[in-house]
Amino acid sequence: MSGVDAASNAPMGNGAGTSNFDDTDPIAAILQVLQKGERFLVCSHTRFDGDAVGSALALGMLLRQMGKRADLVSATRIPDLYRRLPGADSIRTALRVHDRYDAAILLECDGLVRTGLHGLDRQFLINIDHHISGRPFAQVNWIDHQAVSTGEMISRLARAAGAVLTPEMATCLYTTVLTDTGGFCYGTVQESTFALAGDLVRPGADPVAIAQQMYFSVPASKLLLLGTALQRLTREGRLAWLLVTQQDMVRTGAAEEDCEGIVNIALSIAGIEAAFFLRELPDGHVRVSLRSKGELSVAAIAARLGGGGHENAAGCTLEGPLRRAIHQILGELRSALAGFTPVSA
Ligand SMILES: [Mn+2]
Repeated sequence: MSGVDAASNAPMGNGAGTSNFDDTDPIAAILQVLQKGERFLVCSHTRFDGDAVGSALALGMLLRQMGKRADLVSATRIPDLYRRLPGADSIRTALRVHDRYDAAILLECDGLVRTGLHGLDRQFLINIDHHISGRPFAQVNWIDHQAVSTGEMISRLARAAGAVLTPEMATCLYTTVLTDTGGFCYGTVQESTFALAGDLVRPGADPVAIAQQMYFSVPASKLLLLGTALQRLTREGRLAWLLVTQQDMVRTGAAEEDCEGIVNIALSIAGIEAAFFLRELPDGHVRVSLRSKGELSVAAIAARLGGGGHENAAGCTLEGPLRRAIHQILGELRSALAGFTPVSA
C-alpha cells in the first residue's frame, strides 16, 4: 500500500487545500477531501470492465449519499454487458473534462493517460487502485494490491464513511468482486473475499441474478468470434494462444467487448501455464491479453511491453503486424517459462 503525497498540489475550492493528509491512512485522507468538497468527478480506465463500471457507480452513489455531487465520465462507451447495472445511464461519455471539481477520483488507473480523458491535469487528483502496476501519481494515493477489486476498496471506503450500503451499491460492488476474480477463481481470492461477498449479498446484491447477467447473457456475435479464435488455437508446451484479425471482427459483427474473456479459454487447457489472446486493431496495432495460472507472473511481461495489470491477468498494445506481435510475446513468455517450475510440480 502506498502513501499519500500532499506536497505537490492543493485541493481546489471549499478550503480543503489547507489539510494535512495522514500518509499512513489513505482512507482517512480521502474521506477528508470528500467531506470538505462539494463536487467530484469519478472516472476509470478506457475499455470498461466490470470493476471499472461497478466501482465508479458505487462511488458515485456513496458521494451522493454523503450529500455531494458526483459526475461519472468515461472516454469510451459502456459495454452492453454492464448497461443493466444500477445507475449505468448516469455515466457520461466525453473526451474532455471542462469543469473544475473539488477532486477528480481515478479508479483503476496508473496515470492520467489510462482514463483517455483530457483536462484532468488541472484537477486535484485522488487515485484508488489495486493493480500491481499502480503508481502514486495523484495528490492522494490509495493502492492496495491485496484487494480483489477496486470495488472492494470502495466498500471499505463506504464503511469508513459510515454509509448505508443500498441494494444498488451492493449490486455494483458484488459485480466488481465477481468479475475481477473471474467468478471467484483467480489467485487473489482468499477467505476474506467470501466474507466480502457475504457483506454485499446481505444488503441486497443477488448473486444468481448478477452471475446470470455476467455469464449467461452472451451475444451471438461473441460466440461466432470465439469459434473463429478457437480454429486458430495454437499450443506450444505450457503455452497456448488464440487470435482474431480485424477481418474476423468485421465478418462476425463482433464488438471490442466481445473479445473479453476469450483468453481464458486457452488458459483453461490442462497443462497450460500461460496463455495469450491477440486482436488486430483497425489501425493495425495488436491488443494483447495475457493470463497465467498460479505463480507465473505476466504483470512484468506486460509492463516491459508498455502495458500493465495483475500477476495473473495483464495486457498491452503492440505494433503490428500480427506475426511480429506473436513473435514478441512468444519471446517473452518462452524465456519466462524456461526458468519457471510450478510449485505443484
Ligand atoms: Mn480491477
